[in-house]
Amino acid sequence: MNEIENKRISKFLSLILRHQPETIQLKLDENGWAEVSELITKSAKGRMHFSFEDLEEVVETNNKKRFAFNEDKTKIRASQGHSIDIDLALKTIQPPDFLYHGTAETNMASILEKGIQKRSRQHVHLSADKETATKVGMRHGKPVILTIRTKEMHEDGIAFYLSANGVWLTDFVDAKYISK
Ligand code: HQG
Repeated sequence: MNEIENKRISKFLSLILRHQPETIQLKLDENGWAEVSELITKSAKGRMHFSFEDLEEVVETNNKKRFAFNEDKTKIRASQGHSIDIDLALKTIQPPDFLYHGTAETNMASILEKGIQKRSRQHVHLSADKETATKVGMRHGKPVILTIRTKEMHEDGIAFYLSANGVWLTDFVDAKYISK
């Protein structure tokens, strides 16, 4: 499979497994898992053809490890980034002292007033390093990197989760925990 095809399938999987499984009449279970055989068949009916081996390649080579199989590779899900209501069933975990959030400069005034909201996604996404946060912010415009005092949040009883692909998740970041 060439890189363009790999990316095309990856983008399609993001749409189906995070946002709109109904596009191909696919059902995800409560934890976000799709049956691999059903995904392949229904994708083909939606004119998106790929084999199990193609899927394995996309999962393995994906730059952000966006998708994961279950143990026997009969099921697949997105590791984070959902807008649909599923429960990733992640355990709460103690965050590092600081995490980073990349956003666009144009969002700053609103964030400093209202805090970081999850918007259309299920969680607020935070990064362990500034480089990743910069890339995330650049998707929205001129990037700004916010340093979040996550140790303080944790001490205040706020829950954190770490997705299978290393993205830190929480429900909301109050503006008082943001250091610019
Ligand atoms: C902003 C990508 C104004 C927030 C990335 C962000 C990530 C506010 C935008 C993942 C706000 C939401 C998620 C407020 C939040 N006022 N703006 N009060 N509160 N915002 O795309 O974090 O490539 O839903 O700062 O790598 O950018 O898809 O979230 O700019 O991990 O795998 O509202 O998506 O991963 O944008 O990105 P998003 P995000 P993938």
